[in-house]
Amino acid sequence: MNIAENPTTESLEQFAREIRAGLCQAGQKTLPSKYLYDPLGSTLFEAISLLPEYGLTRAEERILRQYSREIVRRVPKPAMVPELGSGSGRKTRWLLTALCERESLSYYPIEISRSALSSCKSELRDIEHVSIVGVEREYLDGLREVASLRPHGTHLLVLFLGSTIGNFDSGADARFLGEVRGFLLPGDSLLLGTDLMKPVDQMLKAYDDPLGVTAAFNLNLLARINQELDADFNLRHFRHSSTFNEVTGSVEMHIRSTREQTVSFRREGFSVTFRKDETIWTESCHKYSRESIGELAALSGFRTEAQWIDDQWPFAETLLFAS
Ligand code: AVI
Repeated sequence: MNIAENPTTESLEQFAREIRAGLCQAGQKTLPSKYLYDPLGSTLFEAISLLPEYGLTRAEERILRQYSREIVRRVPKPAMVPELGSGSGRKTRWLLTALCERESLSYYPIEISRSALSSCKSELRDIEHVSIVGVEREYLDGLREVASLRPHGTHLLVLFLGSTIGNFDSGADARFLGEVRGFLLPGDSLLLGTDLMKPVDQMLKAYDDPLGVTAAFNLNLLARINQELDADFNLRHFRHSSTFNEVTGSVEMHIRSTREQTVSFRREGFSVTFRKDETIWTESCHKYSRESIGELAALSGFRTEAQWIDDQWPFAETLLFAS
């Protein structure tokens, strides 16, 4: 079953508006990172998660494989489980399997990407006693919807895995978690996956792999814009680049124009000029410390119940309770 957003044209209009706003603003050009995940982008992200340089996904999987039962023991029942950004669903399998050992439950993956939603559903379809209801919405709209379905006395366990919280701009992570908290009741819980700070060299390799998969993932956003907005980005005249911002503690992904050039957006009837070496900032990947996770939780109305850290790749899974 699916809870779907119906008007596809409205999403195309919103896509066009946000792309135009990001490329036409004064100063640093930007594109929203959520648009990296079209069907090809989601597949490329799956490939990134297999790269030896990108240990994040495997670290979280190790934690969930090893500690899901322990996590579940700390969560009151009955529970319903919304997940913000289901991805492929592979990591969630461990948690759902542990949860359904104690009760039947409903799992609500919330995703704007229809293809990610359907691969998540087919990945998890075989788990017994779990009914999967896909929610094709932005995270907060989806969570609002799921929270409104909560039967009296049922506990919400919100999953926000994979360090997607790190893809918010600095400060926006706490605001977002504060909004999540707004849909919860005291005692509800949030399982939050966050990548931890590591040597700069190691972080940069994770976001600029020698095989060029991350570069393809990033540049695919331009290909998507070409296709959906009838634009004429020449992908050979743009390069992927990753830098570490010491001030914000984030790896930043950019797309750099290798020459002066003009790109036309025929569907929308505007054009954008690029200087040589000018960049479009497409994504921030913030790296946390154990202390900063606690601070983030407290700022947004949660308390830390427990935390698990991978011993091969610094990554933290933190169970928070709405206070
Ligand atoms: C989805 N997100 C947590 C990834 C990250 O590491 O921040 C996105 C990503 N971008 C490039 N590689 C991976």
